[in-house]
Amino acid sequence: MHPSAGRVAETLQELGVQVEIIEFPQGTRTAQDAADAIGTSLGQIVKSLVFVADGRPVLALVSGVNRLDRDKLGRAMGAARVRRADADAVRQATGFAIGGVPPVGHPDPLPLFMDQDLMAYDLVYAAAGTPYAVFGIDPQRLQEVTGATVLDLAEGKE
Ligand code: 5CA
Repeated sequence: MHPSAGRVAETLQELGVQVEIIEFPQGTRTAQDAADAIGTSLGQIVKSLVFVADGRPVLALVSGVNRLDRDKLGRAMGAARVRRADADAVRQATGFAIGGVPPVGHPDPLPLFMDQDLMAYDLVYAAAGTPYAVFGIDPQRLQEVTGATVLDLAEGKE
């Protein structure tokens, strides 16, 4: 296993989460890639999106079918300006590279928000540290171990 995936496996173990990290040589870089590789629906893929809200990094866990509404994230953060983090900022904020950013295992804690639409599934799949690795987890459990705030983050649903 790649060391970055190993770090995620270790963190999950420390958190008491029993999951298997699944590696796909064909790659799981995007939510669609992951859904295709796993053979699951796009909605069950957890996108880990890093934004910078008034200068503070924040991680949003968003269903693969949704686009994140920056205004909603800004309101949740009490921030006036929300921008997408660039590749360097993603690595700086999470310790992982785009395409592999996991929902756990960040060297420094950052605020976490979770798309309420993920809660509708029995099982969702998140990146496990690399663009080739994912793990499946009950979204309720994912919320518990991340402490993420669950809210409506989707664009186009008022
Ligand atoms: N491994 C999959 C899901 S299991 C995954 O990580 N998907 S993701 O959606 O969380 O990560 C890809 C996301 O990274 C894209 O949706 C996009 O929001 C972001 N991204 C891709 N390229 C860039 C870039 N150049 N700058 C900033 N963000 C980017």
